[in-house]
Amino acid sequence: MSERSADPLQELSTNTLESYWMPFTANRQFKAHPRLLVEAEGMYYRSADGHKILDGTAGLWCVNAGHCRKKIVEAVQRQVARMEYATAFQMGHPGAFELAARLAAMLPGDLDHVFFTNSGSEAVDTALKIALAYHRVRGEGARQRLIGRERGYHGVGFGGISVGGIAKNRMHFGGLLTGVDHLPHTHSLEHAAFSRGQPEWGAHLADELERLVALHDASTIAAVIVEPVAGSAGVLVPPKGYLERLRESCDKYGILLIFDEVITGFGRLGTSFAAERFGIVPDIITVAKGITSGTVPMGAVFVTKDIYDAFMDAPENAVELFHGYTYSGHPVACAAGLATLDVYAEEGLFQRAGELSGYWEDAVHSLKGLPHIIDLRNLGLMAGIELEPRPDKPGARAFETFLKCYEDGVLIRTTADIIALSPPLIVEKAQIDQIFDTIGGALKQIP
Ligand code: PXG
Repeated sequence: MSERSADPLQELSTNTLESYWMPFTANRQFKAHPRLLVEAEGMYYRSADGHKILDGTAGLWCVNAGHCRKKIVEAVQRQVARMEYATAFQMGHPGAFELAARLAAMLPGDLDHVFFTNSGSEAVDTALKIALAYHRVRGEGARQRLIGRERGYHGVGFGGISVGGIAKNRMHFGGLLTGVDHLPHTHSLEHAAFSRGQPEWGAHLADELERLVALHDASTIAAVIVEPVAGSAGVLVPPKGYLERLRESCDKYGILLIFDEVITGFGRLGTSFAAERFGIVPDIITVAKGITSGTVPMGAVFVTKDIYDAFMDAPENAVELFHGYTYSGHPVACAAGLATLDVYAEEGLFQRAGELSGYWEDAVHSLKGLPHIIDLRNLGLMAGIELEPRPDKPGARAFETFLKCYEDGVLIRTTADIIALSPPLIVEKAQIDQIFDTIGGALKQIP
C-alpha cells in the first residue's frame, strides 16, 4: 500500500456521489460525510483522505485471508487474461471441477457435491430450491414447508428473506414465500448475557421444532435452515446442545437440516466450517464470502451424496436440476477460490483463528463495565458487543460508535445497537488490542 494514494477517487465531488444507490446504507448521511476506501493490504484499508484503517470486520465478514494477498491477486490476473468467461451450461472449464473437488475434500460427513452461485443470497435460494426438489424427486412432494428462525439472516432473495427473521428486511416486500414458519431465536440477555463462548442456557429452544412438527405435520416440512452462529443479527452464539437437538429432530422426521455458513465458513470459528466446530453434519451447507476471501463474488451450496444421487435417476441426457446462473463457477471466481484455499492451507489460517480465539475472547470480555454495554459474546474470531439503545433513538449509539472508531482508524460493523466484529484471520494480537482499545475509548465518549 502506498504512503498516500494518488487515486482519482479522492477527487470525487459530492455531485459524483449522487447516482449510486448504496446497499444497506444511510445514503443521505453517507453522501453528506463520505467514507471512501481506495486501497487495501493485509489488515488495513486506506481511505481516500489518506488514513490507514484497521479492518475489524474482514471487509463484510469475507476477507478471511487478509486484503490483496499476492497469490490470490496473481491467480485472478492470470485467469482473467487467459479465459475470462466460459458458459457453465452444458460446458465446463477445469477450474470449476478442481475447486469443487478441493472443497468436497474439506467437507464433513457425506457432504460431497458442490453447486456454485455468485453470492450468499443465491446460495440460500439455491439450497431451499434443492431441498424442495429433493423431496419431490423422491416422491415426497408434499414436503413444501421451510422453517427458518427469528433473527436469522439468509441474504436478500425472496427465499432468503422468507426464511429470514429480521423484520426490517421482510416488512416492505409483500407476502414472501408461503408455507414458511420460524423457530424462536436463542438470544437472551436475561439468561445468557456475558457468556464466554456457547451459552449454557437455551438448548430447549430447539424443541420448538417439535411444536412446529405437531402443528404442520412432518410430512409437509422440507427443511430447517439456521446459521450455526447468527452473524448479521449481532453474533448470536448457539446454546450448548441446541444444534445437536435440531439435528436429532430433523433426523427423526426426515427433514433436511441446512446450515447457512456464509459467515461461519472458511475458518471464522477455527475450523473449515462450523459443522466441524460443533461436530454436527447438516444435509446442506451454504457458503460465500470467505470462499474467495472476498476477492471475486462467489457462493456455493454443498449437498450430501444422497441428495445429489436422488437427482441422478433422471434419463441420462436430461437436465437433472433446472437451476443455475450465467456466472455459476465463473472462471475468475474459481481461480480466486483455488488460490484462496492455498493461502488458507499454507498459512494454517483456520488453525490460527482457533489458536487466537482465547486471546480474542479475553479482549472482548475486557470491555465489561464500560458505559452502555449490556452484553458481550464471542466464538472463534467473532464477537458481538450489545449496547443499551437510547430510548428515543434505537441504533444511534452504535452508529455513532462506528463513526468514532472509523475516525480513530478502526473499521467495525454495527447492526441496530450491536457492534459485530470479525477480523481477517491474519490479525495480530496487537491489532486485537487496538480494535478493543479503540472501541472502549469510543464508548467512553459517546453519550
Ligand atoms: N447468509 C448469511 C448467513 C449471511 O451472513 C448472506 C446469506 C447473503 O450473502 P450475500 O453474498 O448475498 O450478501 C449473508 C450475508 C452484516 C451483513 O451487516 C451481513 C451480510 C450481508 C450484508 C451485511 O452483518 N451477510
